[in-house]
Amino acid sequence: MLTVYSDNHRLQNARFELIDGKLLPPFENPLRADRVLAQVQQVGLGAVLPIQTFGLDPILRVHDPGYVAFLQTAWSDWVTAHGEYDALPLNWAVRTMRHDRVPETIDGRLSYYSFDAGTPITSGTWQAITASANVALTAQQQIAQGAGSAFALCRPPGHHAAKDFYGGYCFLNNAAIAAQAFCDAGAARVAILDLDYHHGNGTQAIFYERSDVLFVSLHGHPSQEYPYFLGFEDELGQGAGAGYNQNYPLRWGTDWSQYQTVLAEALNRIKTYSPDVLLVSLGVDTFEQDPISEFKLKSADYLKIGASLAGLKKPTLFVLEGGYAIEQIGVNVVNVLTAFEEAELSR
Ligand code: 6XA
Ligand code: ZN
Repeated sequence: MLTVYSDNHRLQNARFELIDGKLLPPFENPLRADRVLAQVQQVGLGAVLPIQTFGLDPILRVHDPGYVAFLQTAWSDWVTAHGEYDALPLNWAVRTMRHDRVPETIDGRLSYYSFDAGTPITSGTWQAITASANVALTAQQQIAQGAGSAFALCRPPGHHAAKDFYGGYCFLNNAAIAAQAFCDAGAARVAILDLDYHHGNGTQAIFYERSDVLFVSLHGHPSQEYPYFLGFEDELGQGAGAGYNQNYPLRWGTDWSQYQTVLAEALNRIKTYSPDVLLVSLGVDTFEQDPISEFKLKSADYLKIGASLAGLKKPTLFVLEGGYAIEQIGVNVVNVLTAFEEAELSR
C-alpha cells in the first residue's frame, strides 16, 4: 500500500495544550506522525509519496470562504494583538446568544470559528493544515487513478472540523475534502467509516443532508465523551441525507468483544450502500493505553480491523486521525494497513 506524507506536519508544534485544567505538552504533537512513518518504513508497507499541491479550490468545496480566510491570517492577526503565544479562544456563543455576526477582532473571530480551547493556532498552523489536506488529496488522486488502496498520513487530523469551525486538534477536514474530491471526480456513492475514538462531528455535519456520502461512526458515547454534543444514534441524516448517517456510540470500557459486533454491523450498513469507494477516518485512540481515551482495544485487534475492512472489497483510502499512545501508535496504525493488504492479496 502506498503512503502519502509531508514533513510540513512539523509546523504544527504548539507549546502546550489546555487539558484537565492544566497546561500540558500537547498530545497532538509531531512525534505522532514520525512514529507512524517510521513503522510504515520498518514493515516496508510500500512507496512513500510526497504531496502534490491542489490549491484552495478543493478545500473551498467543503469549507466556508470566510473560515478559510480567517485560518490563513489568524496567526499574524493574533501576533499583532498579543505577541507570539499560541492563539486560543476563551468564550463561545451558546444558548440565547447570536451566531449571525462575525466579530471584527481576532479574539472574537477565534471564538466565532471554534468550539474548544484545546486546539492552539501557531506560527506554522496554516502551512501544516494545507499540507495535511494535500496529503489526503494526493492519496485520493492515487486511488482515482487506479490504486486499490492508499494511506494518507495526515497531521494535523481533520474529522472534528466542520464547514466553518475548528476544534479537537482539527482545522481542515482532510477526509471530507478527499470524499468531496471523489464526488467531483464522478463517484456516485462514497462511504466514510470513522473509527477514531471521538465522534467525527465535523464530517457528519458536512454531509448530513446528502445521500452521495454515507457517514458511519463508532465512537465514545457523547454522554460521556468529547465532543459531547453530537454523535448520538438518533442522528440519521436530514432532507436528501435522511438515512445516510449512522452513529454507533459505545460506552467507556468497550473492548474487542463488544467492538467487533458493532463493527460488523457498521460494515453491513456500508455493504448495503454499495459505495464506489471507502474512506476510513483511522484514529487509534481506541487503544487500551491511549492517554486521553477509555476504550480497551489491544494492538492485535487492529489486525482484525484491517482484515474486516478488506472484506468490503472496495478501493479504500485510509486517512489518519487521532491516537496519542506514542510508543504504540505506529504499530497500531500499520497493523490495520498490513492486515488489510494481506487480506486483499490472499483473495
Ligand atoms: C479534548 C479532546 C480532543 C480529542 C481529539 C481527538 N481536548 N479527536 O483525538 O479525534
Ligand atoms: Zn480522537
